[in-house]
Amino acid sequence: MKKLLLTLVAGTLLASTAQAHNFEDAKDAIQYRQSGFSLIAYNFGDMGAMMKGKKPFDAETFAMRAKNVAALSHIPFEGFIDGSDKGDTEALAKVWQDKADFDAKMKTFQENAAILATVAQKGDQAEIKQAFMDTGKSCKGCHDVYKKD
Ligand code: ASC
Repeated sequence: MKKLLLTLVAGTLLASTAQAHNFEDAKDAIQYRQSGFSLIAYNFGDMGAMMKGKKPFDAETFAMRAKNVAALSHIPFEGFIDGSDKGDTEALAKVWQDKADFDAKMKTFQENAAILATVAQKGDQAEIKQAFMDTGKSCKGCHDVYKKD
């Protein structure tokens, strides 16, 4: 099942890499990616509150949030343009030094977010919990290495 899902989403992953960006400068790119991450954090945070029992689990809202995160997971990547390690950013220079690994970690996040959106639609609690944890791990896995704390 997981393999099938991955095959289905693989074609759309990192689609933004192939496009030329339209940012004026590094500041623009930084703002763009930070905006994307803010929207992800808002939506992921609400799912987290439900998972931790801080608020009641609402299947419809959760599925909407998961769908949002899956779509949003494709947004920040485009903002990591060359030279945008300098400025008002928490991204470490290591992002550009180890770009292939950074890209792979971003792709893993996108894959996990896509799986979460799919299982959230189906509504199986155990699957949702697992997929939520996998997605959270891929957020943290990248932050641990590439984000200032
Ligand atoms: C969030 C958020 C993150 C991740 C991370 C998951 O809600 O803002 O950066 O979850 O804490 O481990």
